[in-house]
Amino acid sequence: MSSLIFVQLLLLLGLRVIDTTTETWKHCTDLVPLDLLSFVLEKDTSKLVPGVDMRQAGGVRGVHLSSPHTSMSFPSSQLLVDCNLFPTEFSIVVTLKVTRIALKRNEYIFTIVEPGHVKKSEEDNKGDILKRKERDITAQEKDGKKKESRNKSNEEHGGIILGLRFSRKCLHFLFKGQGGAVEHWVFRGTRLADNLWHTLVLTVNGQHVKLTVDCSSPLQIVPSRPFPLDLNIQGSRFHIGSRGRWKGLFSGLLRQLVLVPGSDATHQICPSSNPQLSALSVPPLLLDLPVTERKEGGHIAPYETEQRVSVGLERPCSQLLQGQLWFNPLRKGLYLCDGTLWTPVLEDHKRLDYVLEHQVLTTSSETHDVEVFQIPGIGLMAAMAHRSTVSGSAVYLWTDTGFQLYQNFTTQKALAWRHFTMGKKIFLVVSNSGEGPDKHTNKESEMDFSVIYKWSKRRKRFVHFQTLQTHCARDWEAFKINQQTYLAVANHRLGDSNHTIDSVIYKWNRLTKSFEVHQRLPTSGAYDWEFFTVGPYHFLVVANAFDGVTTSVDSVIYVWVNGNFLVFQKIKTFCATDWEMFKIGSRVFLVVANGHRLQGNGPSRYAINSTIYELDMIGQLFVRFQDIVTYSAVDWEFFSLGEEHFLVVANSFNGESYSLNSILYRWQGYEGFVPVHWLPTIGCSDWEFFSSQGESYLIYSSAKVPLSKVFKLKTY
Ligand SMILES: *[C@@H]1O[C@H](CO)[C@@H](O)[C@H](O)[C@H]1NC(C)=O
Ligand SMILES: *[C@@H]1O[C@H](CO)[C@@H](O)[C@H](O)[C@H]1NC(C)=O
Ligand SMILES: *[C@@H]1O[C@H](CO)[C@@H](O)[C@H](O)[C@H]1NC(C)=O
Ligand SMILES: *[C@@H]1O[C@H](CO)[C@@H](O)[C@H](O)[C@H]1NC(C)=O
Ligand SMILES: [Ca+2]
Ligand SMILES: [Ca+2]
Repeated sequence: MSSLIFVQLLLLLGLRVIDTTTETWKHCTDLVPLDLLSFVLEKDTSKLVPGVDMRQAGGVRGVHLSSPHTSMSFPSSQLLVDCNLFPTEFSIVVTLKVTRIALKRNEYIFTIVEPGHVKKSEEDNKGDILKRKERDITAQEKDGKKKESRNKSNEEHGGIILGLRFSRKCLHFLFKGQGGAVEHWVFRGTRLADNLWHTLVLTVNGQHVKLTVDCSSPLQIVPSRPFPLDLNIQGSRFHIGSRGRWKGLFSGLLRQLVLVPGSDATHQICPSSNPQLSALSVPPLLLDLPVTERKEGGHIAPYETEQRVSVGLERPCSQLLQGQLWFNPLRKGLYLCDGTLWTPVLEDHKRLDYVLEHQVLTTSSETHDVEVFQIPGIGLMAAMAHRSTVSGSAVYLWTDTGFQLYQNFTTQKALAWRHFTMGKKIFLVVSNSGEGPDKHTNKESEMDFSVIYKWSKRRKRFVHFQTLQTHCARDWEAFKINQQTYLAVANHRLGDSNHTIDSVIYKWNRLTKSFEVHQRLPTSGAYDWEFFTVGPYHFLVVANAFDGVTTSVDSVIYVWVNGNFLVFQKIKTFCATDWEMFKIGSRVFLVVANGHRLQGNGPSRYAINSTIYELDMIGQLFVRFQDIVTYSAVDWEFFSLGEEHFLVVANSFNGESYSLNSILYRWQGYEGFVPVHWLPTIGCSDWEFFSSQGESYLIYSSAKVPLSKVFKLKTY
């Protein structure tokens, strides 16, 4: 019981207890980022701790230290639980602002001080201001000649085991090295005291030591000796913004201070469109939260009076915690407990790091699908499947200002566009789902067909080419096998309610110059086809959404054998709406978008896992790789920027609202995909990635409002 309370206490303090079965000499590894600043500020969230005040500069908040009060200090064992040795690989993330006034001094951002030096510092704190000034002056002189001897420097840095200090032009990382002597690693020319906000990441990893300032290219130094493997921190104390004494007290503003054991945090915060303030974890108290209004009419108190923000690991949200805000430093998200569930406070994600809104495109009606393609000599185009039968659908041309209407098409509740080429000829195919079946006769709608258009070079527009009978076609896929062109249509539904029908593969007939039925494949409420090739093998996978009874149906991967598709593997999906194949290096992945789960006669569940599968080359099977919770997902889009790989999901509905975030995930190797950006969308129906003139963009369409948005991806 008591140990339970202890664990809960630690959780409240934002700690993570990794492993309590310990050996005596244990390194701290595999720990989550440790937010040192939150750790001291969040001890009592009802007021600021003594010795600090909050200040704002350029609309950004930081804490200012007025004394080296013990409230800004704590035993190392509270944070680095159950380990006596400092991690050998780590990074330190700091956001600070230092005025020019402080130029001549040496100031400590934080220190870890040996036991026994704490009392001394308390005595020191009692000294009067005059004496302090005297001492500061002598300290400056001494620091000027600091390289004289190590023992002298030891005296100067009284009991410091590890610390981060800066002077006028340098940043110093100090630690107790061999034989107890304090070693300095000095980064010169950093010029941090310029009255601007800066975010630094110091990374120590074996022989490599680097400092990244504001996400720019790192400064590297090669130390003569590596960081010690056995830096003993037993019994020591952390001091934030000082070394536990008046002398060297940090005079600037501190906004972020995070110790990340075991990894290089640079990748977690860079690149950033606001590199000077790039955040891994900032105490909630310092977040510039907008005063938000709950849609239910209740209010979140402005952060000043908000006394119930916790930081750290998730705890169950219950009636007891209703109204409590929880800041998750890993996901940089703020959540509100509504009595049963933690709901994201969307406004927190308004500031997008490297995704900038580029264009808000007002369309004639709501849009189900966007297809981006290139026409040589004309430019980049986007075909959009608009809902309205009156204004129809359209193709847009990319210009300096964004997409501009180029050509109108008569369509009836268009659901999907697909672009394809044969030789130099360019085609587009669109599906019309019609007005729906006639309720009285229950006959099929006459408007339920798809149309292929061909680009006319002479007329510079698309002209009618061929009409094909389809059934509420949700998707068209085009592909080539052995120089032959094929089209696959996902027939979703026949008439009002028959979902168990055939979808069709068409093949181009050179003689008749038209597409003809090649193969029929049984599908259940088919929503999407995805074609891909791995080595000599051609695959086609269907997203089956509904069989008339349940959304829990098998989606099927087919493989091309002797001119036809045969079943390769079946995968259980829940109202599958999209498959996306992508490759990272030699690895092959397939991700499914799961829409919702029906549960008996009760309401559907929309917050469900969508799953990434990886092709196991030896087992010749797709196996589960990662589950990602999505909200009625309707589309996945994969793209790469340089060496980095991303997935964006179209979350369309959470059971209550269509207004929710689509999430951008970044590939982090063995961790899989981790969320990095939250993009507010309304009834999101599709995401497309495209590039133009060296810039990268994302466009999303809405099935609920007549507007689409283009985002520009800032890359460094
Ligand atoms: C510095 O102090 C250490 C003990 O702390 C001692 O062993 C060493 O000889 C001293 N070095 C110098 C140069 O005085
Ligand atoms: C397309 O149709 C809209 C009306 O829906 C009209 O305003 C517009 O001028 C048309 N544009 C072209 C290029 O035909
Ligand atoms: C659905 O349509 C298919 C194809 O026309 C037909 O074979 C099947 O019997 C129909 N199923 C139902 C339940 O009406
Ligand atoms: C999603 O998958 C994870 C891991 O497989 C599981 O722990 C979690 O309960 C699932 N969530 C939902 C909503 O199904
Ligand atoms: Ca797809
Ligand atoms: Ca897409």
